[in-house]
Amino acid sequence: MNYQKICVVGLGYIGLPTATMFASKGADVLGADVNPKVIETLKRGEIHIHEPGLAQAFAAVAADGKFNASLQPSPADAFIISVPTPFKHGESGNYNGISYKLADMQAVKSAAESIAPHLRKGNLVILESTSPPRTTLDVVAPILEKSNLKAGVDFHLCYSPERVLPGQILRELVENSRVIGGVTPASAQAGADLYSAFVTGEITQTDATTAEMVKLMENTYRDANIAIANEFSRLADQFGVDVWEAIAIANLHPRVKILNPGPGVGGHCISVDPWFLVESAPQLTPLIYQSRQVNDSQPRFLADVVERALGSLKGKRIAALGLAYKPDVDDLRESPAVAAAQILQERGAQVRAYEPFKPEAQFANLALTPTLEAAVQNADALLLLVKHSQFAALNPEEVAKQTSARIAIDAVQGWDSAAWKRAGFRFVKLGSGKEQ
Ligand code: SAJ
Repeated sequence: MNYQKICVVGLGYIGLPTATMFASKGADVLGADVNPKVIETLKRGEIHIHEPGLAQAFAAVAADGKFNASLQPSPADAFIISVPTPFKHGESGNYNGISYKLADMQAVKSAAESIAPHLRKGNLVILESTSPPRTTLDVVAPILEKSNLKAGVDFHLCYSPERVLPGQILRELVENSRVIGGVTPASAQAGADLYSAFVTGEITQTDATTAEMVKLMENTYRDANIAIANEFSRLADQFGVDVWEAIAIANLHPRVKILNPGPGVGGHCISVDPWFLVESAPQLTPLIYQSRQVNDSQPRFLADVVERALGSLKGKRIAALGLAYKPDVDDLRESPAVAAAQILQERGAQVRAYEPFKPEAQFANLALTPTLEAAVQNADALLLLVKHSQFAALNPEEVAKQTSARIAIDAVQGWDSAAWKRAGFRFVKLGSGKEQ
């Protein structure tokens, strides 16, 4: 490995697996994070996030002494910035009457500030955080250059986005193709040399701004495609069609691949990243903006479906199954399941939500139960919001014995309608105007 000492700044869902991967290949890794609790946990050889396989992989490198955690970066051969780029709260942009969200780049700026004093000639710095176009050139480079070293001349600087899927991070970090955008071709080459320590997928070199665009285009493309699936679910509901059946048939066409409708789009990537393009050029992005609007309003559409199925929501006890942003992860950020449950509660229902991956989570205006049994026991309706494996595997006959509910509402095509009906439930599906 060309870079023996690697400092990873930001130890979340991306930074920690990346740091673990480099350490497993023999690098001496210093992980830096501003959260003292995270540092304490890692120093004990434990981790603070749920990702399959990561706890074991991390424990192994920690035991080998290949990973050290600290609140501050220290001198290294290569630095990786993998800090969050959330929205700014309480502040939005405006263009011709449309209001759009703004990226909060403070963590990226602080990370670059914390690296600058340690920067030496020949170092490599990589920004991994998803960022608006030109961030590497216009935001990160000037901060690092406070060291009196010049990006692309005295040190290498790259943008290389992570593209891994939560739940499969360890495998995808290795196997996915990777794009490395350098501020110079030599920087891109240096970045490619670094990641070739563990990446077996194709590594493509380009310039930094292209790499930033690539990342934003990928997630925006997926957001727009989910938006059209969600819009189809509304049309199917209107026309007495089962959208899932219609999509399955349409997808037999060799050039059609419609994605799945659902309660909306959540997580920290797809529901956030398109806004970085809207913010950068609101006059050029009406389609991207509308896709965000459709997906953000899908929890309300789901609430309408539930309300129609139950006649009225007033006082109805609804067991909401799953709050994570997608199946089999513990991440609740920007989750449309949470939004849908809160809307139902606001409209007068008594929602009892159960999230098996984070039963202790807390939300305003939403009661969580510690077990599935507690959620379903005295319910009037069961509402499947997330297709967690354990919910998909539920036996309706068994559930029928544990609940007073006789209506099952499926927002994610997770249950077999025939089996639930056999067990005595009325069955309602999001995106289906057809009686099940
Ligand atoms: N969703 C649907 N219908 C679908 C697929 C997804 O409603 O057919 C919903 C999910 O339930 C979830 C949201 O979309 O709420 C996003 O889930 P996801 O699995 O599509 O994506 P993420 O956010 O977990 O990960 C994405 C991935 N990007 C792409 O697939 C283009 C991943 O590769 C990126 O690394 C990640 O964003 C990221 O970090 O940017």
